[in-house]
Amino acid sequence: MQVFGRMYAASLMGHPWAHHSTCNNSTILTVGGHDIDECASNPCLNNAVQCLDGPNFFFCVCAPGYTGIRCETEIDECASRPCQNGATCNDFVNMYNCTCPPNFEGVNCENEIDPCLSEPCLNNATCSELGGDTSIPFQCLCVDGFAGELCEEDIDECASMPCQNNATCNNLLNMYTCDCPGFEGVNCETVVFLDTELSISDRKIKSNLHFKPTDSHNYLMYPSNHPRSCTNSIPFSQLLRASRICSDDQDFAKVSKQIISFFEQRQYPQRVLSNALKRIQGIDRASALAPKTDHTPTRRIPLVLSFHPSVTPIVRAIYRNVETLRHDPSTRDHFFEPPITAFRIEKNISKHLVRASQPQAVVPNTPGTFPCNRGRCNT
Ligand SMILES: [Ca+2]
Ligand SMILES: [Ca+2]
Repeated sequence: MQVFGRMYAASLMGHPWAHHSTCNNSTILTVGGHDIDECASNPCLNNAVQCLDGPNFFFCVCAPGYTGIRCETEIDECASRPCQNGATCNDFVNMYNCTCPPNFEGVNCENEIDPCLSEPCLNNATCSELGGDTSIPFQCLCVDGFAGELCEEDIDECASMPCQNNATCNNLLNMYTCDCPGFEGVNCETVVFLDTELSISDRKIKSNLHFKPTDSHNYLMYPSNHPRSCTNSIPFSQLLRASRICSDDQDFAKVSKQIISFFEQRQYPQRVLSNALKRIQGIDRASALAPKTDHTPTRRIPLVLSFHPSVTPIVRAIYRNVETLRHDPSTRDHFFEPPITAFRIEKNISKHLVRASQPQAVVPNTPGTFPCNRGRCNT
């Protein structure tokens, strides 16, 4: 028993009680010359594995997770800070665990998770990883029309109530439409009458030129055989119409570009179009809208000619020699001013032809050229 006690005493050098028991013999307690059993009072705590009795001392073999002479201290396994990356350490008996931030995993939260791997962003959004220990370790970049942390929310484009005149708004993907019988425009803000759109702007009625969706803008082709004065005047007259209708300068600028593009498609030269635009820009809208005051009866006599391309030199010759005509005794009564030239279409054989009441049958899918059997053929 003493040998056993000495053995433990020797192995416990540095143990305060052991030191105390071996160096100060005056405190050794004996009963009848025998060593007292210090373990008899159950000094070891927390379910210690064993109490070892020695000469005037005892030694506790602690249960895992405890320390101290009487195993009274629960070891703090978090003291060494085993959890990484900002994780929270939770101390238990003989163990610990780590509560990881959302973007880490592993016993000690040592492994970073790719937060985009699980495709958390919705509706075709792009997921991008955020560094650090943020509460949400990724960011969703939404496509247009979606919002929310995960882009889960379809933005309500009708929320701002864009449709006017009691129109019904339809919330669609990244857009809206307005249902409005009787009104036109994206927001049902306009009323259309013939070629004019009316809307309210700054508490005033605004007018703008309206192109019907069915408009083909098939103006007379510039290379046609009509007199140049005729073709040249068409762009001017169309731009004049626009300048009268458009109450807003910006609207006119936009509409005039459209009109010019229509004429470009009909092969009108840039020179003619820019001249027409220049002339219009020299006329302010008030003048364009003013009623024509030139109602004085003219003394010019109409010179009516049957139209033919070869006739135009005659007209030019008359204008060139108008001074001679004005002074010649035989013509001066008629040509005191240059005449007004007009053209008429001569009667031709088509006026006298009668269409057959029974259209000739056309065999479908037969190659060749056939009459269309309509009044106005698309040639
Ligand atoms: Ca512990
Ligand atoms: Ca929407």
